[in-house]
Amino acid sequence: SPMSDIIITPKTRIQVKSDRPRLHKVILVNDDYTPREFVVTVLKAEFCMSEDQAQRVMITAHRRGVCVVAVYTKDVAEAKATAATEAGRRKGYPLLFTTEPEE
Ligand code: TYC
Repeated sequence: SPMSDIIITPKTRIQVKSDRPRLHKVILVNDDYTPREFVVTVLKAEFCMSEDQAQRVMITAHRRGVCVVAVYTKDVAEAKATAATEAGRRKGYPLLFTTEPEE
């Protein structure tokens, strides 16, 4: 009936500042088979790390099970994790890199 008709007007959300893209972590996962020095080689090649940085990340994953390698936009994080995991796969190692959103 005309008396009970309710008209809902959708609000347009005004974006003032441009939202910065949500960042995603690349995570190195420990395993029992991949040689330590190979993990370090992959970290240096795929994530532009120094020998010292790569050693620290590798040993942290080795001791704790996982270590955050770096943060990127979703697309870049997923591409880097895939490339690094495939580098291990090509040598027959179960080396694994995963991604997860930050916060
Ligand atoms: N745990 C492996 C070894 O003892 C080395 C290793 C470290 C593998 C970190 C994976 O993410 C990793 N050979």
